[in-house]
Amino acid sequence: MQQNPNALPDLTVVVPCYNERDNVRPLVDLLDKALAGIRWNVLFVDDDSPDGTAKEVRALARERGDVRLLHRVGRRGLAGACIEGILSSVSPVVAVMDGDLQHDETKLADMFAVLRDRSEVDLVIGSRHVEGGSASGGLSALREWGSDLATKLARRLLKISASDPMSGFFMIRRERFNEVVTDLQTQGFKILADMLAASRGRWNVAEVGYEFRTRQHGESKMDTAITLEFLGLILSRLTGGIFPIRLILFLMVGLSGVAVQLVAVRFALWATGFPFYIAQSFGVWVAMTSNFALNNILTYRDRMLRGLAWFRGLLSFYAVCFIGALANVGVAELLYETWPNWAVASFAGAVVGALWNFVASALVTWRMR
Ligand SMILES: Nc1nc2c(ncn2[C@@H]2O[C@H](COP(=O)(O)OP(=O)(O)OP(=O)(O)O)[C@@H](O)[C@H]2O)c(=O)[nH]1
Ligand SMILES: [Mg+2]
Repeated sequence: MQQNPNALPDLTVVVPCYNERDNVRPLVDLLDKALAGIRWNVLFVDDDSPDGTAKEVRALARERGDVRLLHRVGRRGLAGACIEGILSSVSPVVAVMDGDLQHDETKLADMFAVLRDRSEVDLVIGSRHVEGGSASGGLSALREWGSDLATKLARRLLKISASDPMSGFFMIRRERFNEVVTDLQTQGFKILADMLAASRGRWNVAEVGYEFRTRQHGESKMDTAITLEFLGLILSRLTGGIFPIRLILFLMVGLSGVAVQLVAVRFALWATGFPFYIAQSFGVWVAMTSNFALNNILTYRDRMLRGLAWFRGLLSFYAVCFIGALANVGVAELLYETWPNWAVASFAGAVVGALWNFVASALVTWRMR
C-alpha cells in the first residue's frame, strides 16, 4: 500500500541493482508487506542496466511517491552504488539489500526494531551465520566454501568480530555511516567488510539471522574477478589504504606478467631456435598483451573495453609500456651512476616504470578522469 508521500521516512532501503528489471515490482510488493507500520522509502541505484531496470523503476516511481531512483551512467560497481545511495538518503536509518529477492525482507522490521529499541547499537547485520541464518539455499557448495574462506580471511586479517562481514544485507544509523564514508573504497563488492574495517572496532554491532534465498530472476554478477577484487580490498586495508584496490590489482597482474614472460621466452627458445633477444622480445610482447587483457577484465572491470575499443586500448597500452620501459632503464641508469648497486638501481627502475604504467594507462587506455 502506498504511504503518505509527504511524510519523511524513518528508513530508506537502498537497493543496488544491475539487470534486475523483473525483480523491481515483486521486491516493492514484498517491502510493502514487510514494513507495514514503519515510514520507509526505497531507493534503487541502477548503473544504467541494459535490460531497462531504470525505466521500470521510473515507471513505478511515477505511480507511488515512496520509490526513488538513482540512475548512474558511465560507472559500474556495487560498493560505489551503495555508498552513493546511502549518501543521497535523508532518513536517520538506512538499510542495504540486494535487488534479486535473495535477502529476506521480513527481517528488515526486526533489524529496525533493534536500532529503535537499543540506542547503543550502531549497525545491524543480516547474518547467514547466526541462529536463524543459513546460506545453503542460495549458494552452490563451491561458492559456500569460497564464501566461508573469505569470511575467515576478512575476520582474521581485518580484525572483524561480526559473524558475516561478507553480507550485503545490513542496516545502519546514517550518522555512523557518515563517520567512515570518506575512508571507503568505491571499487569492489564488499562494502560491509570495508565499513567494519574502517570503523576500527568502535561500533556496537548486532546481528539478525536470515536465510539466503535462491535467485529467481536475472543473472548473478558474482565471478572470480570479484574474489580477486576482495583480496585487493584486504591488502588495501592492511596497507592503511595507501595502496588503492586498483593499484594492488594492477601490481598483481604485473606479477602474473613476469610468469607469462618466462613461459613465453622458454617456449620461443624451445620451439624456434631463434636467438635469445628475439625470444625475449616475443616474451615481452606476450606479457604486455596478457597484462592488458587481465587488467581489462579485473583491474578495470568497471570500464571494460570491448570490440574495437579493445584493440585501440591494446595499442595505447603498448605505447604506455614502451615509455614505461624507457623510464625504467633511464632511472635505473641514473641511480646506478651515483650509487653502483645493481639490485637497488634495477628495483628503483622497476618501481618507477610500474607506477608510470599504472598512471598513464589509467589516463590514456582506460580514460579515468
Ligand atoms: N548498481 C549496481 N548494482 C550491482 C552491480 N553489481 C551487482 N549489483 C547488484 O548487487 C546485488 C548483488 O549482486 P548479485 O549478482 O546478486 O551477487 P550475489 O547475490 O553475491 O550472487 P548470486 O547469489 O549469484 O545472485 C544485486 O542486486 C545486483 O543487481 C553493479 O555494478 N552496480
Ligand atoms: Mg544475488
